[in-house]
Amino acid sequence: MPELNLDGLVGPSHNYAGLSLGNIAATSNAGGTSAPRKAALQGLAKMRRLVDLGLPQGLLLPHRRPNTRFLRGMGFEGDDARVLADCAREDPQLLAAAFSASAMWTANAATVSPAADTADGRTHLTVANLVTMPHRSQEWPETLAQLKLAFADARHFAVHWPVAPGFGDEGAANHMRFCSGHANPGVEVFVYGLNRGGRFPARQHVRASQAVARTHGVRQPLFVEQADRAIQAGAFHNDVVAVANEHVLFAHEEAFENRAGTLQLLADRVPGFCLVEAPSADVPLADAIASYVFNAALVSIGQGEMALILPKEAEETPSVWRWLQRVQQDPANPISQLHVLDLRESMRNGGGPACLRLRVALSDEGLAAVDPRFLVDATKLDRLERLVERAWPEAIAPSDLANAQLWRQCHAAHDALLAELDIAPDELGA
Ligand code: SUG
Repeated sequence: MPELNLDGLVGPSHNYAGLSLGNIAATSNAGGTSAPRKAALQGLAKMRRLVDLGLPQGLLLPHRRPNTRFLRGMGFEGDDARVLADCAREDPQLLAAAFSASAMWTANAATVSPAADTADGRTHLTVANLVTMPHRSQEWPETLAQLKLAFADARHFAVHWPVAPGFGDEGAANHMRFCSGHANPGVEVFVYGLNRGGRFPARQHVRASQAVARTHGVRQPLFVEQADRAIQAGAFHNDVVAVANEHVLFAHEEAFENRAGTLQLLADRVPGFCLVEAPSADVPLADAIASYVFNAALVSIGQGEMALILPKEAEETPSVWRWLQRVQQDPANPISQLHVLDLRESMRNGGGPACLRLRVALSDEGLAAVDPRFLVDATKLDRLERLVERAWPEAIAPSDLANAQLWRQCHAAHDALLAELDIAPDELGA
């Protein structure tokens, strides 16, 4: 049973506006100059690495930014140019939100329950409402449209609307699935946060997690609290401190509020449960978060082996890299390959390898039912690279957001991408 990774193609408006409170990388890089073209090429290189490993690979599209529909909802009127000019003058912070390319982090697009786990035997996807951060709350309508296109075949898939906006849901970034092989029924772990008075918000509400599990008909759900200490140290999603694949949990010692209880629950429920845990004494929590080592994509590569797709920052953090060498050499776990990639542009906004992808474990028939326009191979990646080189801006400084030429360039790049992928704007609700 293959696992499809749907990576978010980095959009032409990628910039550093510091919009996410509690995301230390993003807030500390606020005001910097971004490199959208380079960012998209780095993301495409990551997709290529997965294709080279022989894994099914797909993409989700960047959303149309700057988002004039969002600004019209905020009371700006007239044609696009006027909406943007008025907003640039009256509320630059709101314009930055309308510009955000944050849909690139597709681990926040939706929560996915594979067919083997659900009551009706279909793969269920619930689009995340992302209500905690205003700039991310504009994503769900287009995400819903894309997922409805990609997973249109109702014999295999059910794509659900977001959970009610009273309860923040950030999708697969707070969801881990354990199984003995992707085809077999899994235990789905929904990780939520509680606001315990700290300065950084918990972004995943337990009721949202429960609603998703209920809607999907998940037969073996578990609900686990993320450590508030981790949230307050900058782990705004569980996938900054933990990732699972098959029977393996790869996590930091301080990931969960009740570590002992959580590990016991997993040991009891997951056949052959294998814990690969970084002790705080070897890898301080701050190093784990700064390096995004647990935001690695952990993938099965055949013959019972697994590979970690890591950001360069993990290699550059001595405590982390030393510990990873030990992990790789330890025969007690299946992690045998470390792939280090330069994802610096996304990382500077707090998005690592795991943030950039939405995993969908599928049967062969399920994979065949996915709209092929959302799948990529080496040839399509070549084409996309050429398009990005031609159409994506080279750099965006904060003051550029008020520049009408940049608005036009971002919209033109988006039009060109839709044409390249043969997707009509009205298929995405435009
Ligand atoms: O929601 N950054 C994203 C990063 C999301 C990472 N995703 C996962 N961990 N799965 C966020 O905080 C920053 C954009 C800005 O500030 O301009 C941003 O939205």
